[in-house]
Amino acid sequence: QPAITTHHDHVFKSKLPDLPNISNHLPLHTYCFENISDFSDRPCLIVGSTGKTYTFSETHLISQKTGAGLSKLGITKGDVIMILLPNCAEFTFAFMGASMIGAVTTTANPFYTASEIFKQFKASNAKLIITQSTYVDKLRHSGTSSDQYPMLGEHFQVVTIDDPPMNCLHFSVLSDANENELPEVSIDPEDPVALPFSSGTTGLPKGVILTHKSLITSVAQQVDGENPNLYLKEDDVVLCVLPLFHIYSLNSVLLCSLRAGAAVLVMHKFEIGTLLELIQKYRVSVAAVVPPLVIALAKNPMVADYDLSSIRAILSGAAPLGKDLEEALRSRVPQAVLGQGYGMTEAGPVLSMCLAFAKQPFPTKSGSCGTVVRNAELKVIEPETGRSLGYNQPGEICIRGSQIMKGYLNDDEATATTVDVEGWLHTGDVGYVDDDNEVFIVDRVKELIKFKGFQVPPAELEALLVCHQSIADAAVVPQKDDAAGEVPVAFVVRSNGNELTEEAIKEFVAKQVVFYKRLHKVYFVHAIPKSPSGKILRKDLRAKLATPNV
Ligand code: 4UV
Repeated sequence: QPAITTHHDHVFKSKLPDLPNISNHLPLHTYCFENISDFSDRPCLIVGSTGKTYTFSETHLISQKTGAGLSKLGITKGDVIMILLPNCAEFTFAFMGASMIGAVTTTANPFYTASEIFKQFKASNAKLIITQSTYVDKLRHSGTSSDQYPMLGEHFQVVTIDDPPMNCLHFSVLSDANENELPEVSIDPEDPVALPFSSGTTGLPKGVILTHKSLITSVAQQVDGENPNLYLKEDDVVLCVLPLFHIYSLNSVLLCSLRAGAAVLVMHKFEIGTLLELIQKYRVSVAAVVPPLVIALAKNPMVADYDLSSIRAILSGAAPLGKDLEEALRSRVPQAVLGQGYGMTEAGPVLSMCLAFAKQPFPTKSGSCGTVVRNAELKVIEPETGRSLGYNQPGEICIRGSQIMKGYLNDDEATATTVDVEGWLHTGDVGYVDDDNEVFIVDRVKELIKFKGFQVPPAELEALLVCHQSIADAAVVPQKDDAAGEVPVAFVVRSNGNELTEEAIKEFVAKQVVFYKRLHKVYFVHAIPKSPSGKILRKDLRAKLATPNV
């Protein structure tokens, strides 16, 4: 039965009992490594490309050394470092090492363009970047427009995990430091530890402040207790092919595995042949994926040539998973439990998780995103009135609990419109909870576009478009796409004549953004439909796309 609050909200809870206590008074690294004496010599990180394996005690020690090394380079409590890396062991050492000295990690996609990197770098006020030599050139970019980019070496330090280019340091400067020189810092549960960027329900990407307490709570909600919702055990090998710079992989793959004692198979990029090879070789038992990866596993003919019998669970998240696709995958890996998780960076990130992954599993339905995690409350509200809705009635999903973000960095206004005074985080997702307490997402009322699970904030592309001298106005909306789920398309009002072509606009944007933010189509229009207050009527544009002959 749903609990009743003073406002007579319909509140949905997990079918599992709340955990009586969550160790969220600890610093994140202490919590994650809390049980390692039970499995100190077992594999913790397995690097797919080299086969190099780090045990739990080695991972812990190198993280301590890295923390000491960061401190030697002048990083102190509260400072932000940027990790600009594909998945690799050093990612873990840097993230955990930073946590150990009370520093905060902002994670960014290494494929970002120079300007995307610098926007996040500036907004997060990072002091140091850990990256790979191939990306260093992007950091040398000195900027031409109004943005004055800081220069490498002068204003910030760059550490590379491979041969360091000029003015950069090698990662061994960090990882060879003396762990006894790790400074003693006192960490408050409310101190930030991670700063991923997300556009949330509206506008440009913003820093999402995740504290030690939020991340511990989220990990505990997944893997702790008598009957964990996501049961991971010491002999599990968990696939880490989704990028660690995104909160899904960082939390549900890396942090959860560290806590539970499972090995993490680290893959620096997705390539189907290598993926299948590694699953077979290392007997991967748990795979965290996104729908495009499900397509590959369900449809690629190469899959038939490999032994995938070790896989016992496949978790899909970050975008909707169609029922047909789920069925197609089921026929390829019949022994595995398939289910979804539903996350949002701001929510810490997991709101709900399939209960078929529990130690004592529950029956679940295809298409559901799971049940709300333990020690959290979920409600569904009518967007117009804010009234909470009961079973089977779709509305905006809201979540409350210690796992959600502390707020957006330097943006009280955005924080206030996302987390209300009662502590409810409004997701901008439309869904309902069925009679079995399973969550189904049916729509999105926020601006966000998701390309293969990657965030594409329309406001960012609109801001770029209106900077073009021949564009008077523009709006970007999602268009449905079989392979990517959604792709961004633009409606553009030209300012002088009809000379500006679709190709030119696509190219103009493509030069400035990472591949998944590229425009797939441009529609020329005379005006962008707007509300009296000037807000783009995105719904109208989406409807226009749904009708032929736009
Ligand atoms: O902010 P974000 O990019 O965050 C994510 C996080 C996904 C996670 C995290 C941990 C998990 O264990 C897991 O299974 C999934 O994607 O984007 C948030 C938005 O993505 C959509 C929804 O619109 C969110 O507000 N989204 C995320 N998961 C699903 C989804 C899903 N399962 N089905 C449909 N939409």
